[in-house]
Amino acid sequence: MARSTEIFHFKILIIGESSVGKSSLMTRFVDQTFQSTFIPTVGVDFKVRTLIVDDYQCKVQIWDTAGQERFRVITTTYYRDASGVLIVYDVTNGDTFSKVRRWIDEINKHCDETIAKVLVGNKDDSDVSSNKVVLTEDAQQYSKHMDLAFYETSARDNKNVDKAFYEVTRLALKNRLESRLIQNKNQANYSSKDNLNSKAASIRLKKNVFGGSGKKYKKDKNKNGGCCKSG
Ligand SMILES: Nc1nc2c(ncn2[C@@H]2O[C@H](COP(=O)(O)OP(=O)(O)OP(=O)(O)O)[C@@H](O)[C@H]2O)c(=O)[nH]1
Ligand SMILES: [Mg+2]
Repeated sequence: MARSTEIFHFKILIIGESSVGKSSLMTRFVDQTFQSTFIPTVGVDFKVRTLIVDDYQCKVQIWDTAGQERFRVITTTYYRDASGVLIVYDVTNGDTFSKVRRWIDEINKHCDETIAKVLVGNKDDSDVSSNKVVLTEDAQQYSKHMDLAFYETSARDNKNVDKAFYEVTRLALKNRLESRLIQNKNQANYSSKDNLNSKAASIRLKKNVFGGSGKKYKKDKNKNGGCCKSG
């Protein structure tokens, strides 16, 4: 059961080097399918899925882009208004892990610093063992150092795919609710100040009414210890 009828909208990006499995993760998560043939993404693609996270309805727009430089159209538009990002590498390809830092720099350059970030080591298949070159411990250590949530996934075996997407959405939702709370508090402060101002206005108004007669004004002024002096 959802906590409220409100639907929270999030734009979640998937970034990383070519062939790490970005499109496969998106397709696995949204369509529950997997394709073993490699069709590089050209430009940008996106899919939508609605999730219930902590009893809140979240409509997640997942944006997938080309890892290959020549097909890349990553511009400011791609990053604009993003609430979360999955930074993907391939556990069987060390080079894709060493490029993670570059992708994080891109995010820092284009996105709000509060953007939810999850590091994903994909292709961690059940039979990966001898092919695995990026060790879990190394990636874990790195994610701690960079303050990122971390999952090892397999789009092929459907391992941890939901977990990674749910986690990035949960973090994005947490940010959204927190900033809303701060906004509400500021608004409450502002309107209580507004109340004070309108009281002051009505005090001023009274003072003006009484101030019409110099005599009465003087009397009140003395009574209030001159508090109405500046009005
Ligand atoms: N064994 C294995 N192969 C995978 C997995 N995920 C993706 N692949 C394969 O890796 C290849 C590349 O996957 P894509 O999802 O197209 O990679 P991509 O990151 O979107 O690549 P670009 O679009 O070029 O950036 C494909 O042949 C997939 O079938 C996985 O978890 N395990
Ligand atoms: Mg792709």
